[in-house]
Amino acid sequence: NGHESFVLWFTGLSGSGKSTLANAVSRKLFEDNKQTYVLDGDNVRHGLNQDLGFSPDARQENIRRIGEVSKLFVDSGQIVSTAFISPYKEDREQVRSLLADDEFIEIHVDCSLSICEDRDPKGLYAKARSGEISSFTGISAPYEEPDEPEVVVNTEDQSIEEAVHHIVGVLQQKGLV
Ligand code: GGZ
Repeated sequence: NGHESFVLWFTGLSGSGKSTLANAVSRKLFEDNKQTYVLDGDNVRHGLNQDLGFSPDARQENIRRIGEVSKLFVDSGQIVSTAFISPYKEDREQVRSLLADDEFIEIHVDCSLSICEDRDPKGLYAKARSGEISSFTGISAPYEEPDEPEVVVNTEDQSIEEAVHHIVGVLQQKGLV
């Protein structure tokens, strides 16, 4: 009944809803007695990766370390949900290559830049527009959309509940849960 340990890799712009969704999916799976853990900026960029900034090389190293840590969690039997922009295709594919075929589920949290910018929960887009923050994803740094993610959710059209339901449905279809 399912493999029980794999990575749900949420990727998308700042403000797209990655962390909210990762936490909501994780909570839902936990309620179904799964072993789950969430990696996001709060517990990784402020700790393990506090030496890293937002240059392309630093982002690559950020994602590389998160990939390695995710693999350790998978080895320990967890369903790990990660919520990082992870803007580069190559870096995401590098993480995919660390894991077995059915252990890496890429979830594109799709949301237009204009809506993310309207949400601007931390005021970072405004600072990026004014130049106070440089190399900001979507404004002054790239975001490379996934070509063939296992799942796409769109947080402009779907509520969080709908997106969670869709993601869990795909996991059930794949026989993962
Ligand atoms: C993008 C930045 C930047 C720059 C600070 N570009 O909305 P947030 O605040 O909470 O999420 C963003 C977070 C991105 O960190 P990640 O580790 O997910 O990025 S990456 O995968 O690209 O390595 C944002 C904040 O950090 N932030 N400066 N210049 N986001």
